[in-house]
Amino acid sequence: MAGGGPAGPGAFLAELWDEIGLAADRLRDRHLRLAVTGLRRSGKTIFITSLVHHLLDGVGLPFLAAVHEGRYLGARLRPPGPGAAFPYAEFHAELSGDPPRWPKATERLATLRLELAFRTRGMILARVSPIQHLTLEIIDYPGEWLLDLPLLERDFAAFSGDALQLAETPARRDAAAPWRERLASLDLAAPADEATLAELAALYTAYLQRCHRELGLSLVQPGRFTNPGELAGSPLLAFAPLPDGPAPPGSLRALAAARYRRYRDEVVAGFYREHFSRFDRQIVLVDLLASLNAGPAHFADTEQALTLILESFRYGEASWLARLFAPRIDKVLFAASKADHVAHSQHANLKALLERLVQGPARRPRFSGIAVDVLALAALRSTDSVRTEYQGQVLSCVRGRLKDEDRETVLFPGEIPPDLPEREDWTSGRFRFREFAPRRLRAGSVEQHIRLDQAIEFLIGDKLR
Ligand SMILES: Nc1nc2c(ncn2[C@@H]2O[C@H](COP(=O)(O)OP(=O)(O)OP(=O)(O)O)[C@@H](O)[C@H]2O)c(=O)[nH]1
Ligand SMILES: [Mg+2]
Repeated sequence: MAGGGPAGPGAFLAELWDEIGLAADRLRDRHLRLAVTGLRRSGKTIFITSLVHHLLDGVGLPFLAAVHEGRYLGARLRPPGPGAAFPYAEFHAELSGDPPRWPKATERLATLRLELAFRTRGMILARVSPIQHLTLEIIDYPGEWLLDLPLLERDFAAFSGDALQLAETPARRDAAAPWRERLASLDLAAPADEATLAELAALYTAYLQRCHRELGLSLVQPGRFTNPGELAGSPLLAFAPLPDGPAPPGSLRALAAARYRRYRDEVVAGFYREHFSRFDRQIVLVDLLASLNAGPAHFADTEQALTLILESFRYGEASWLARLFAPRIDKVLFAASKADHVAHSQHANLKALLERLVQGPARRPRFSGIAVDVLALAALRSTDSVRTEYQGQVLSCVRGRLKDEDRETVLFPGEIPPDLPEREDWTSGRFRFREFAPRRLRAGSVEQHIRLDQAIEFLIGDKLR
């Protein structure tokens, strides 16, 4: 079963029971599913972990109205229902250890449920039931899988056409060469040979992996090829895009197309149906600094990937009755993550640049009349902004421990352009944003994030009234 859930009649009953409970909660508008969306390494797992830490702690969230108004009472983790639970305790232990460590990249899907308690502001409700609860449900998954969602609307020819076209672009051409050469040597209409298809799939996977690891590109499809999770070694992944042409039964083309359809209809559709079709709110995390570091091709790639992803979500307001059966996302927040990699003085530009980048992708949700906002945040702040004087100039710098160095450093990470970078920006080598080691996560401590509370207020504040 796609998406990592257990199978069998027992599991089905558990799932059904779980759904009935959720539907009842939804009727009372007390259950909210938050989509934490983002390409790989964009900061999803850290965002979720820090959000839970801060909501459990109840400290350091002045911009959350319920906290500010003294109505927030606290939170507790709840069993997440069928499927794996988000390993909050493990991640929290890593981040609060000595020395603290960033958790590793996500390889499997996991669900989290957090129940929040608050005093209602409603006058009538306050008399009947002053203490209210809201259950927040979030899933964490490898960012690579997100890029599979657009495949739901593409047949094998369209998927292949896109993949082959992308492989022609200057940034990817060299990486694609071994796979393309083997492809050119084959007769695709000839009777299929499993071993040949498997070999082609392996070469295509190696190309995607190079795109990820060496070129730092995001748009890599299908996502399970580079991060297979429970499908590692499965024949479901033994296919590759092929140029269009005759596909007589039993040919390599016919076999690959059939495999693709199974992948799309079982793996991707299952992931979508079970997890992605039912969200109420969405945050889209974007690591703009990594994109700036990696150059114009990477930047364009990020924009294209975001546009593709947002096509897969359903936006628009719905009445509470309609929401019960077909929930719709009614608020989307675009957030530039890891804002602590640059000084405070750069945050306005970071936000402006993200606004510019998501102008296209945000059009769809905006057109549906839903609330869209943009901000720059750091879920887990690992630096301080400091000003230093250098050759008579005041520079806004950051002080922190670099990821692979065991010492505190003050550095000038460069400036962020408020608009899409110009040609000379890319060639001047001005983007050198560095990664930092985490600061130890502590209970009761303020200032461990940047604007995480504003993000939470936008996403769920109205449900805590
Ligand atoms: N300084 C800083 N670094 C961050 C922050 N959030 C994430 N990072 C860095 O970004 C890396 C990736 O963050 P994750 O949260 O694991 O990213 P992800 O989106 O879950 O990635 P996948 O699981 O691969 O999809 C971390 O290991 C950190 O190095 C932040 O708020 N501040
Ligand atoms: Mg992750």
